Amino acid sequence: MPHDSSDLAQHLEEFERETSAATDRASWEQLRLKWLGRKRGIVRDLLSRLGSIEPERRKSFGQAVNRLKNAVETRVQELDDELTARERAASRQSAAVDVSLPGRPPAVGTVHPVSLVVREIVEIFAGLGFSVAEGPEVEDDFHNFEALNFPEDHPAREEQDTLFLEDGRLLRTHTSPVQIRTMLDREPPIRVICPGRVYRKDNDLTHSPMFHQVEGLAVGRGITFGDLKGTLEAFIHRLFSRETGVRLRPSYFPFTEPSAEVDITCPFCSGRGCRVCSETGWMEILGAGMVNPRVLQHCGIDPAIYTGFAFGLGIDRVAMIRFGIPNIRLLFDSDERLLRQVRG
Ligand code: FA5
Repeated sequence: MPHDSSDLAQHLEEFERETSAATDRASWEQLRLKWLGRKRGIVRDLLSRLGSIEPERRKSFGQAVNRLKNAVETRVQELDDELTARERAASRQSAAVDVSLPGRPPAVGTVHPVSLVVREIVEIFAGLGFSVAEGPEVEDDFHNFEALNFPEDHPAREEQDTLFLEDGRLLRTHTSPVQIRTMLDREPPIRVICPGRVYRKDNDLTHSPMFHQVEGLAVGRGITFGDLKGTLEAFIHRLFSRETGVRLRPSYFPFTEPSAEVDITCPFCSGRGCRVCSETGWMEILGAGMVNPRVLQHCGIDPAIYTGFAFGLGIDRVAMIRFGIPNIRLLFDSDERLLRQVRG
């Protein structure tokens, strides 16, 4: 290792030659370590030799080493700044926005078809003086069956139809328990509709284990079957069209007497008969009837003074008819393509 100031000039030349090779981070780091490294760096090495130099030369040698040190430090710092500037420019380039590209439209959410139909039904009935009532989805036997006059051995009470919880409660199988809760809670006159989720052990093209119903209930003095028929016709004509035919067929529900099933002319073939309506020209959309006097009694309402009607409509089926959806499961698959097609 040279001990002379003139040799230090050679060091400086060597250093300057090497700086031209420091074009990237790795070679710059190599250069820095070789010249300024704390352990084996050349500058550190020269400084450590100061003590072994004859006293008369020590001063000038020390000054020369300091000049070399300052020159090396300054240049290493400059190179660092240059590299940093180049790295920043490169990263700006790669993240650059091409302002000539067309923008991506933001995804706009839509209302689910079932919610669309619920909104519409609520609005139609609000116009007829009905308000919305709600009840729990986890119910007990009393509200879901007993108060609704289901006999002890009714098949709906069996495990094969109803989803029971371990504590003996159950997932409501229809929205009719909300009738019971409303009548226990309020004095007539009552006019409510009750939309909500219901659950059954059912699963095929038109049946789902979770589906939606809207219950309707009107209780007051002098309410007749004619009121039920008129209300349902007004509702169906608003929901579908004035041309939609409405037909009531005798039926049976433990909680209504007399009971009816309500069909509408098939909206797909206007009643001519097609595959969707099994060539009958009609489609069943709801169950209805006059509230059974025993149910009124269970709720502390005197059937000698009051009468009432009730109905229960499958909302998912209406949504399927309304939007031409062939499989009920499509409603619950969360496939955005369905939602994009169905806009209210
Ligand atoms: C009932 O649930 C009665 N609570 C309706 C009622 C209320 C009658 C008040 C009288 C007075 P039903 O089991 O028929 O009735 O069901 C009513 C509607 O729910 C059916 O017409 C159908 O549209 C729909 N529905 C029934 N099961 C399913 C299912 N698994 N998936 C989808 N919709 C269903």
